[in-house]
Order: sequence, then structure tokens, then C-alpha cells
Amino acid sequence: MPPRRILITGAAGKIGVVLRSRLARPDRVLRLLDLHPPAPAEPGERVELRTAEITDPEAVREACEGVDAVIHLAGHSREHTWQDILSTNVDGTRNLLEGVRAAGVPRVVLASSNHAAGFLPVAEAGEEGFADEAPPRPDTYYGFSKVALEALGSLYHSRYGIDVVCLRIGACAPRPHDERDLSIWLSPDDAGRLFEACLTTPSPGYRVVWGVSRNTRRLLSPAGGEQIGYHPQDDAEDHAAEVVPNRPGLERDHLGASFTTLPLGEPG
Ligand code: 15L
Repeated sequence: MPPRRILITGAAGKIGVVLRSRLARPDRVLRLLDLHPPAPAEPGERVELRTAEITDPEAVREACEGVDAVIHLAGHSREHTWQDILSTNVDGTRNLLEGVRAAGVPRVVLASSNHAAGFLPVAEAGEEGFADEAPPRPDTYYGFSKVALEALGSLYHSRYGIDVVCLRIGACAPRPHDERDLSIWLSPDDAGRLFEACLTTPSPGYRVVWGVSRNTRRLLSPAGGEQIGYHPQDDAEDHAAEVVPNRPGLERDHLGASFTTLPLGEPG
């Protein structure tokens, strides 16, 4: 049965806002949690609003009570200091999974990132693109935190039988911005389809799946998405004429592109 009450952490962030309208259903309540108060409910909108830090055990445990699934988006979405990354992204994810375990929530979708594997050499992608099981090759402390998130998800699946789908998301934005995005773009509508598939596919167990649209310039395999019933419809190529060139001097040798040369720990 599709989940009736879903907790979304980081709900006021970029992807949270994208999902809020796209995951709404007449028979579903979205519980929206963020450090910054989520926008007030629209007339008739079935949402419950919570404001709390993802590192607050009591607030997070309480937010997990009575939900059928959790989508975990909270955390820094780019490079930060080691301490901030450890606290918000690593401790925050563990805190979330503890809340999930304590409340008996059966399914979690964890927002990972292409930067968990940002040092994969583009030349090795092959025709089908990198497999969903590509090994972790983090490109930043941020990328490391996404590897830690995937590992914590695996731990809580193995220990407690929770279904955990980790999404290594490409570049989720209304339009692809630069040439790189043509191969890793995730359109907002496809993001809605992808998360819905994660919520409704029967017994996914633990798995890692790339989060991308049906882009012509394939770099990331669509196989894992197909296995969970994700059928993307958008192609970055339709916007190819509008994108800006990659920044000069920035070699596109690795999946993570500019993240592979950012100074470690410098907030970007
Ligand atoms: C990410 O993981 C970031 O959260 C997002 O802001 C983009 O930088 C994206 O990766 C990307 O690789 O373009």
C-alpha cells in the first residue's frame, strides 16, 4: 500500500520544495521538517509543519512517530568544514536513522550525491554509464559524508531490516546549467517520479541508485532506477542550446568535476 504519512527532512531546501507538490496525494499527509520553517500550508494542502535541527534526538524521534516512510534530505548540500560536515551530515543522518528505528518506520530514502563517487574517471563510464554499484570515490568532505550516509543506511538495513534506498543525485535543477549538467541532470518532475518509485516499489531492501533524468549524454546507468520502477521522461539534451560551457581550465576528467579540486573543508 502506498505510504499515507511521509516525513521529509530538509523539506524547505531545494529538493524538498520540488517534492512537496509532486508527492502530494489526496490520501497522503506530508510531514515537513526543516531547520527553517517550511512555507505555510496552501488551502487544502495536507501537510504537517515541524521546525527542528536534524541533530536534535528528541525532535527527530517525535517527527518519525506514526509515519510510513521517511525521505531524508537534511544536511549541507556542498562543501563545509570537517566539524560541520560531521555534525550535520553524519551525526544528523545517524540521529535520523535512530528516530526511524525507535519509531518502527519500515522505509527510508536517503539523499546521497554523485559526489560520493566524484573521483570516478569519466573515461571509464562505458556505453551504459557507471553502474549503480560503482564504488565510493568521494571528492570532498561533503562527498565523504554521503558515503557515510550510504554506509549508515546499509547498517540500519542489515541490523533492523529497514528498507533503505540511497539516491546518488546528479544535478537537480529546473534546467541544466552547464555542459556537465547535460549528463547528470535530474529534472524536478523526474525527481518526483524517482522518489515516488522509492516509496512504492515493493521490498527494495538496501540499494544505491543514481538519481538522473533520461539524458542522451549518458554517464550514469539507468538500470537501478528501472529496477525500482522509475521511468524518467526528461532529457537534458532538449536544453543543450541554452547551457553555458564548463568553466575554462576545469578539466572534466571526473564525475565530480569542480568538486575534485575545491579546497577541502572550505565552505563553497
Ligand atoms: C550536489 O550534491 C549538490 O548538492 C548540488 O548543489 C550540486 O552541486 C550537485 O551535487 C552537482 O554535482 O551539480
